[in-house]
Amino acid sequence: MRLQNAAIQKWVDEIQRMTTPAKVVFCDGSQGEKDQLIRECLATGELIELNQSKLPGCYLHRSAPHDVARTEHLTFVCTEEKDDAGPNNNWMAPDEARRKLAGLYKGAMKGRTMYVVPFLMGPPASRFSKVGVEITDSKYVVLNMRIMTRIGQVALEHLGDSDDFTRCLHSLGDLSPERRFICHFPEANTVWSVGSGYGGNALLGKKCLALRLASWLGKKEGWLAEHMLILALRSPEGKTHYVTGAFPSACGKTNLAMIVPPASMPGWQAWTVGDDIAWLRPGADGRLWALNPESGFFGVVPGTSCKTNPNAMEMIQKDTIYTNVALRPDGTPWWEGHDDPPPESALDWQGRPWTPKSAEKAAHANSRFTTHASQCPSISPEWEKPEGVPISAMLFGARRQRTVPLVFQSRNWQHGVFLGATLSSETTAAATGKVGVLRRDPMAMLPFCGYNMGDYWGHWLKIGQQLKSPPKIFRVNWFRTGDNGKLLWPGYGENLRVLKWVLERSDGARAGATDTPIGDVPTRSSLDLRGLDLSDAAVSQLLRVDPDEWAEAVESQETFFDSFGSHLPRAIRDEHDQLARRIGEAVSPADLRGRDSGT
Ligand code: GTP
Ligand code: SPV
Ligand code: MN
Repeated sequence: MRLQNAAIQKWVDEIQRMTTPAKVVFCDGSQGEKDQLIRECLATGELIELNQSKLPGCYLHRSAPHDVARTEHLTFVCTEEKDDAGPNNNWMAPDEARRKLAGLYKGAMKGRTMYVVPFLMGPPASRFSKVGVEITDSKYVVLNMRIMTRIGQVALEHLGDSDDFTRCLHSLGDLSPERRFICHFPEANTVWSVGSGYGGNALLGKKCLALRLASWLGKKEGWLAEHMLILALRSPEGKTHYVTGAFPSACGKTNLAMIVPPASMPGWQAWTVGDDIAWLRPGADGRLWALNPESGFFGVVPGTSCKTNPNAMEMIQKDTIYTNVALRPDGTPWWEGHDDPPPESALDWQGRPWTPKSAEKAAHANSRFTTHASQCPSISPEWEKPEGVPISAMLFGARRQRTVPLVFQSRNWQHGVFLGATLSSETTAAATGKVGVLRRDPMAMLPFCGYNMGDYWGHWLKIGQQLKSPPKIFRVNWFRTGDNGKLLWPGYGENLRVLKWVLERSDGARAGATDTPIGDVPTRSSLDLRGLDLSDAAVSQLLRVDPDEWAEAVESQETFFDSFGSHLPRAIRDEHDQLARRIGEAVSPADLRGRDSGT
């Protein structure tokens, strides 16, 4: 392929001079190019061939042991003004970042091949799609990019003669966290990443372009880039609704996006439009429209089985890259939560001998599959519609063992934005650091919002004002536990019961609800629990709103909001004050009673 775009060529020359590769390859996205890359990866050990008769086109990649997840503390937003990045981002001055990283890039590709990968985020026919070019010295990154994005000619055609593309520079460096940086320059529409080969750190179209830079652009241009799945649902009455859901990393987006209606809910149908990222715009009709900019799934492997996610299991039987799973003697992968019992012997994710007696897990907790969207049995026929799909309801969900009910509804858009802004979740293995620690994660975007989050909430409020028929906003929580520490809710396919209530509420409040201090919680009879073996006590616990627990939550919200200073919108502060008042009123009668009886 001859590169036509002068701006790309100029930038490639510049990077070539800095990184001094042995060879430059312009990727065209062809089958021949893929075959060649795979052959080379098999020769170097970057890929291991899996059992081709059972899993045609499937390969295993083992990453460096210290390069298995996003590293948020090494991720920076480099705006001219520190305040523009906000307290939600690590900040470095652009000049300093360029100087520091140029030092690491200098000669970094010596003796290696530099790949130039033009890619398109969004469908080819959409005026909302964005072009990026990733320069990388990782073949694994190229192979993943060709699944996750539309690479080669299609991107160049979309770009034409324009120089309006995101410059994404990536080098593996020496893979040491000591010399790892993921820097975003929103003002220059540029990403510089060095020192990691892992997903979100290295596939720069995903979190770096489609969320951090896109959120910045969306603020300027009047749209939203969100960490959301997009799901189409058809009710037995034949009505189709589209729902988005923001959940923090490894908290259930892929699974909800591929939901299979339970047998006890006949007539329901579900289709996947997207599983990780949604670009949202107000349409001329006053509704909010959602588009999936990606073309594949980079999904969490552990916990994936025919019981939990049959659609995913089916799609990963061919043409899939597995990263950091265990390998069985017959050349098939295995992981914790697989349908098959633990193998008597295997190689763990680092290639070390493993048996069920081993102290460590066989697969890494953040092991992943990369698979093209077209392989998903539940993929929606509308997943590449240029204008996206119109949204009826939005969910904000997280991992919360305590306090947060199974589902509740906001009173209106502003209150819904507040529910998103107060989202918090127990941390997962998708990012390095401790797992299971409760942290604030507004809109599931704490690691991905490319600018000051106070301004971001303001932008959400502004978008709402442009919507004649805004989606209804809900909070959900599949992860509440009972006194025995076990999950109260079966989750997965059974989550459709919650979605049914959500759609009935969105569609003219047809399902019953109790007005509580935090929002509208389902009445027990309004939830369709037929065919589900759930005790009355469990249902009560799932729906319980405990004012004392909420009083604690409100306090920690206040400290968090204060950190945004003058960037915190008045309306969010008002919602907070009103919640504090309602919770206060709900707590005090019990307190007074307590005091009365004590005297
Ligand atoms: P990212 O790709 O990191 O953004 O994650 P995600 O939000 O797409 O999470 P995913 O659906 O991959 O789920 C992560 C983990 O949570 C997997 O181990 C799932 O099996 C588990 N999980 C997903 N949905 C449910 C649920 O409804 N209940 C329970 N108990 N676990 C779930
Ligand atoms: C996440 O961490 O939210 C992911 C995986 O979806 S990554 O591509 O690494 O961001
Ligand atoms: Mn994600």
